[in-house]
Amino acid sequence: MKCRVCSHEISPFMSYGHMPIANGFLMPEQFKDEYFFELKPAFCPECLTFQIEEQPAPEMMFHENYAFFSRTSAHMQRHFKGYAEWVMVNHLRGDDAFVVELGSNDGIMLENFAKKGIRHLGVEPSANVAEVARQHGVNTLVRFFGAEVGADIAKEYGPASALMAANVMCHIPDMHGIAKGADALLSPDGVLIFEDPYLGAMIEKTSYDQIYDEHVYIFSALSVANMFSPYGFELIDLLKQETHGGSMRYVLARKGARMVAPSVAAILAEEKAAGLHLPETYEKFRQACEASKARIVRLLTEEKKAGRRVVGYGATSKSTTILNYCNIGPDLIEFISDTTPIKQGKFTPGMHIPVKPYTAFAENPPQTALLFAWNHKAEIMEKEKAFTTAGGKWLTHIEKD
Ligand code: DWN
Ligand code: ZN
Repeated sequence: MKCRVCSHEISPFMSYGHMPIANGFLMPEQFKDEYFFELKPAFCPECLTFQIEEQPAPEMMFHENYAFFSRTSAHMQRHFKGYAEWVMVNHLRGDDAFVVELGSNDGIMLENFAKKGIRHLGVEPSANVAEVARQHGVNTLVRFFGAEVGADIAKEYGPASALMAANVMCHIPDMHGIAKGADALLSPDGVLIFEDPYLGAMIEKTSYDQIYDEHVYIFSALSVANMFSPYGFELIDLLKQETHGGSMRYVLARKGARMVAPSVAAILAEEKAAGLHLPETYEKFRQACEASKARIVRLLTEEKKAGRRVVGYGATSKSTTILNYCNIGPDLIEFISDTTPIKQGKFTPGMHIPVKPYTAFAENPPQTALLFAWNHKAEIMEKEKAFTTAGGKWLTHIEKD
């Protein structure tokens, strides 16, 4: 295959096998038509981008039935308020700021700008989540962002002070289109700010469940710097985030337009020390994934043999990779409880484990809960004190956390 960023010839370093659409929760009558593709990650030694070889068409993943709403987590609501305030304080200059967010989902971040009367626009391809954003007073355009849309927005609203995204960039295969769109849209001292699950954290924790159809890339600072440099952008700041099991916030500006913070050199050096630029790191990661798979299958089999009921907690997109790669089905996990109404009453993609409302967990607690929403651990542990004190056991596929 050719690297999606630099066209260098690369090849996958492993396969997670056949995978369904990660957010494709479905009903039994749909099982026979379920779509599968092979999930194979690859690393480009030239531009240092971690990516998946094949990604299903965007229309198969993001549509009017998209099952993920950012508002489901109270902690994430606080995170986005903090993100928005940080942008306002550190990056908006002048009093006619205009901010644009890509993949603005249900408006969880932009509503903070809307409430302050700051000019804003969300660009969100999933019509159902965009509708929720509008209900929260967030101006939203239902489109996929790219070079043309960036230019269209600039024409209609004028140049943007900030173009932001959270957990969105890693979903977009055409980063050249994003860079061109940012170039067309941003003012001369405008900033491009985005955060996504961080490659450094994924390698450290073997949290391979970050890899699924929607996540075509797992970025590092090294790869982001290489990706945007040809379009005249440079990293001016880097901030590690706790969210989604370890994320990075990347801040870019036109070369020379803004001061470069010391974090940039520090994190680039840290990534080199961790070997994120070396192919052998990914060979070790492959071995770590295989060991993780063997461990979780062993733990679940032991629970079953001991006659202990196991229920999954949080029907995350990430869990699709774990369940299908490890071949874990309803024989090992009775059901998965989830607070998202659109997932409830359906079955998980590929392995077809029933998804039930949270009440099913609370009313008939199992002996063991497999925490698929491990990235929301603090919030969930707080909520589930009663389960834990009553002797309920928690498992995750993450050993270091
Ligand atoms: O990048 C992406 C991230 C931001 O969100 C998308 N590709 C899709 C999605 O990924 P995910 O589904 O892995 O995200 P979460 O936030 O880990 O999903 C949490 C799931 O767990 C939701 O379905 C809600 C559910 N949940 C729950 O049942 N009880 C969550 C919490 C906090 C809870 O207490
Ligand atoms: Zn490349």
